[in-house]
Amino acid sequence: ILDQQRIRAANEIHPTPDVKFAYGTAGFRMQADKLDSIMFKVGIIAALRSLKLNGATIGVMITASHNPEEDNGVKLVDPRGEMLEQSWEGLSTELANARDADSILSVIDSIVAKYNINVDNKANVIYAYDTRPSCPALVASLKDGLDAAGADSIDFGLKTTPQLHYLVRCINTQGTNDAYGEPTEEGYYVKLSEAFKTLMKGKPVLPAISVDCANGVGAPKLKEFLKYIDSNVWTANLVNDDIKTPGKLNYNAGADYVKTQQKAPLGAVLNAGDRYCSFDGDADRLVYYYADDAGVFHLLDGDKIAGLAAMFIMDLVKTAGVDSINVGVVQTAYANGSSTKYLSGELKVPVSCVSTGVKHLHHEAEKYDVGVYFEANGHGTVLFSPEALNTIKTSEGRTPAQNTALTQLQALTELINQTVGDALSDMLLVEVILAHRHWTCQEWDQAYTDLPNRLVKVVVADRTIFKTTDAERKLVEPQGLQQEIDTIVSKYSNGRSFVRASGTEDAVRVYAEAATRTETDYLAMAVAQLVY
Ligand code: NG1
Ligand code: ZN
Repeated sequence: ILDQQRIRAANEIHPTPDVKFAYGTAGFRMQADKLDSIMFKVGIIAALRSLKLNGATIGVMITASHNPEEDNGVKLVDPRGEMLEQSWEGLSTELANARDADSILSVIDSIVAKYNINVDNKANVIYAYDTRPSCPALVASLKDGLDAAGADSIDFGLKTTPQLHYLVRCINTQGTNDAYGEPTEEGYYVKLSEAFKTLMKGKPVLPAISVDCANGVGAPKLKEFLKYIDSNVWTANLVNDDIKTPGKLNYNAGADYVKTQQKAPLGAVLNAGDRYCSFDGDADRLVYYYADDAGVFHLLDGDKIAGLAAMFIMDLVKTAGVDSINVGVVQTAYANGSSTKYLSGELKVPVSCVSTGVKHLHHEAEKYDVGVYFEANGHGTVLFSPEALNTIKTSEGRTPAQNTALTQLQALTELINQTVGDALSDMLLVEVILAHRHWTCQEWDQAYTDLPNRLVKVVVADRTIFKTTDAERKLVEPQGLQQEIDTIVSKYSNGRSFVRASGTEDAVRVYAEAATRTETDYLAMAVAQLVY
């Protein structure tokens, strides 16, 4: 199936530039004009991965999420809609850095040999892309790789990242007991909207939410979703929904902008009491925000969403009488200290801390019956174990209240995109909870007060010298640096600070939080000074 001539030909048309490529937490991501060769090679890797898994369908998503419009990127999706298995990240990197046709073929041969791959079988791959102007050319290169590898491939066109993950899982589970849904975009809207309507039944109609779509793919997809919901049940106003004008994608808008700048996006005028949220450029991240009566901006980030979701699910589990289901929350070191304190101290829910990167959170969340995981930046979801799903499905309530709660839990398992963080699905989850509690954003925000925090990016000569342990909260190298950080941190009340190399940018990140804004800024600056 793997056609050597075609692989050589593809390599002629898509030559590999002199760039050091690495498959990181976000797949391959960089300036779009450097990605051409990566794409056809990703096509080959996707085909090989499918062959290794007996023809299971693999997904390829072309997006650079919240990054500037000039960037692009590509990620592989495993059969259950999860991120690519880690061991294949290295293989992808190896193929990406192979430059001449002979080296490319020899990397392919070594993968085939390593996994005992039967190249006479059929590979299945689906792909989709975001609104970036560079996508069509990159898709063409991807297709060259898929064809050279003899894969059967389907172009799903413009999709959000979580929609592509959903489609992969649906295709691979079709016709099994584990079927996840109809493998179409429409199937996705039907699944979410039906679950949403069930959960909103008898609940107050919320005033329309304002959704900043970062001028990305979330805009047309949210408009599409709205067609499935009667506006008497729920509705939204879109801000930053222009996907046509060049230069607008993620420009001063979107979840990443709002989280890092801690202010409202371009084009949003905050009225006290109203609800606002932002998606990022590929609609897998979500943050909420509002203005208080004094007009002060307040952010409700991934930590706040995790707290809200955990609280709600724990209550429902109790009301439904299925207390055997345990709920846990997974965070990273970037979670605000107050959120961790609230979760363990008030909700009394187990909390784990893992390294940055969704795959780490996802795997840890699988250890609970219901695992709520969110990065502070708003990327996250809730996972229900097969046992929990079964308990929810088969339990019979002894009272009408228990039955209602069971129905609602069942609907939650369908509303939540369990493959990956999904801004649309997560937003609907938050909306359901606010409706059930009759809460405004401000009331939701009462759970705890975030410690002031600061994230500083430091460009260093070589970020690989920064080695961490303890879920990235402590440096082991460069030697002695952690002690210096500890000495500084000890001078601040509620102080916490850590340093790690970014997995997506050529920089080191310094995080700091402390009791007051001023102290936080001093702490962040002092630690950043140590890193330079
Ligand atoms: P890096 O660049 O490794 O810090 C960033 C985010 C992650 C994750 C990835 C993938 C922060 C501090 N880091 O990783 O949470 O989302 O990008 O997009 O937000
Ligand atoms: Zn994203």
